[in-house]
Amino acid sequence: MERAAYRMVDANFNRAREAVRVVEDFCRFALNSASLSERAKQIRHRLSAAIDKLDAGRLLSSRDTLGDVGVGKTVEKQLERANLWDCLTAGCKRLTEALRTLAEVTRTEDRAAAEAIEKLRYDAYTLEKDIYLFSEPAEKFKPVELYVIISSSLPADIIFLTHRCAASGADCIQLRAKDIADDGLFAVAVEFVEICRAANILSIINDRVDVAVAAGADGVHLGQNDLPVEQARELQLAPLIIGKSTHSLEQLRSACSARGGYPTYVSLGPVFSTGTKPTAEPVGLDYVRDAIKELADTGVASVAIGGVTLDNVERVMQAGAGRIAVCSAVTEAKDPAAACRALKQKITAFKKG
Ligand code: TZP
Ligand code: MG
Repeated sequence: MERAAYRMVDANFNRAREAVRVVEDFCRFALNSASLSERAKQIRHRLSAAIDKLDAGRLLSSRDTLGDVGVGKTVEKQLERANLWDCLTAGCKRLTEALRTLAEVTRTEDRAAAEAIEKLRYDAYTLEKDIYLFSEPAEKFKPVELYVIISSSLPADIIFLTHRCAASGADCIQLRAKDIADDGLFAVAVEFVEICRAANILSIINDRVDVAVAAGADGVHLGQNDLPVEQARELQLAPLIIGKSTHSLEQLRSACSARGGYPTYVSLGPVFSTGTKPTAEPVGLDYVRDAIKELADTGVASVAIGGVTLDNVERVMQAGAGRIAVCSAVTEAKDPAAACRALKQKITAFKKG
């Protein structure tokens, strides 16, 4: 390979390694996602292994930073970073650009290295996609404290309660309508989503990813016997919040192990016995404690659910829950708006310390 080619490989190897570090650190420190940061790390290692096959001495001796006509020629926009997302975007773009140059230039000398680098470029594109599909919904869901489930198949009740809760402190509302025909469900879901959007809170549809997507909801909640998370992700038209019910550590581990199939959040429960799910065995506060420990390096959020009321919500939070989901405590209250406000106030006060 001629000297100029070695110089290009050296510069782009450094560029790609630095860029993938930015991506890796974003996954590690901003997303707390061990699996995504591990994938970035793997790209970094595989890149080094591919470049290791070239002559290290020639690579280094071709370096001429002082004589580089491109040094200092940065365009204004290149340095603009408003937030960590901008850093991630810049890192992803820089990585695939550098990999492209590396693949082109090494092809003349070492076909196998070029092919390995080309494969890395495709993996980098997939990683970028997976980071966005996971992290955008995760960021949207992060601020949720009070999550209200409206479990009814009566459209008028659903709309009435959605208005009340949206105006009274719910950060996220789930529409859980098990016995309603698809046309009716879609119509009420559209109205439900509009009310939530106008109040600037999140809308989630229980069970049905098709209805969630068609109605433009922020997310879908899937139970153990619903469509797997990975397949639900395939159906999204835009990044979708995907929740998954878990009732045991085994289910939790399985929910957080499928590559590309991570849920945005998991529900933990039922913490206490509940009339809303009378046959479900309560899992207690120990499960909340253990699950939260288990989730620490996954970037997956959690919501404690099941039999939570104004009287026991503090105990649930003491066990480590940062988000609380309630159904009957709000929807069966004489004054659902007041119940919502009281719960929200207790949660906020607990968090303040
Ligand atoms: N999943 C686990 S418990 C539960 C669901 C949907 C019901 C929660 O309702 P409630 O009335 O707040 O106990
Ligand atoms: Mg379900």
